[in-house]
Amino acid sequence: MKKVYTLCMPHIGSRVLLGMKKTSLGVGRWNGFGGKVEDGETVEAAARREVTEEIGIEAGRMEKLGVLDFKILDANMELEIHVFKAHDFSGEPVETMEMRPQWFNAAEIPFEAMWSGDKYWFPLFLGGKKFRGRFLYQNDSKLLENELAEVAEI
Ligand code: 8DG
Repeated sequence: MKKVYTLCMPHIGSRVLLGMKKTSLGVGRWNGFGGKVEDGETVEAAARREVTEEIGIEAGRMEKLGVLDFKILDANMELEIHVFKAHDFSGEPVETMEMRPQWFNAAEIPFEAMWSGDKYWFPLFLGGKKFRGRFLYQNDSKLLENELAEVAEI
């Protein structure tokens, strides 16, 4: 069965909060905040928990904008990633063992240091559009296939 993961970015005005991932999958890349949904937890609750664990803030209004089917052949890994926008939050972002947070202007997202498929779906995210995508990687740097569609409901 596919594992369900979360990914959440605070996007407030023209700025997006990303983090430099310091460990595990996607290390050395800028990304949103997220991880595995635990048994008995809703996907949104997991998204909130991961944001707090990774940078110490409490997300406010959350909006689910996307679902990504993500597969890495060499790692035999298949995830379903639920992507959320946090419209606001409380607290101050702090660096943890997992992430070093940094604000980016929405026009200056560092795609060269992110998962290579992100440049396709991120513009929809930034535009507040809903989307479904499928990203097939050979390994963590080689993207083999991708599909993306804007959808009415997610
Ligand atoms: P956990 O212990 O934190 O629950 O989970 P983990 O198994 O250690 O995983 P993680 O490194 O915390 O979670 C992986 C994160 O990376 C998760 O937020 C989903 C996200 N992610 C992918 N693939 C991609 C991708 O292609 N693009 C982006 N932007 N994020 C991705 O897994």
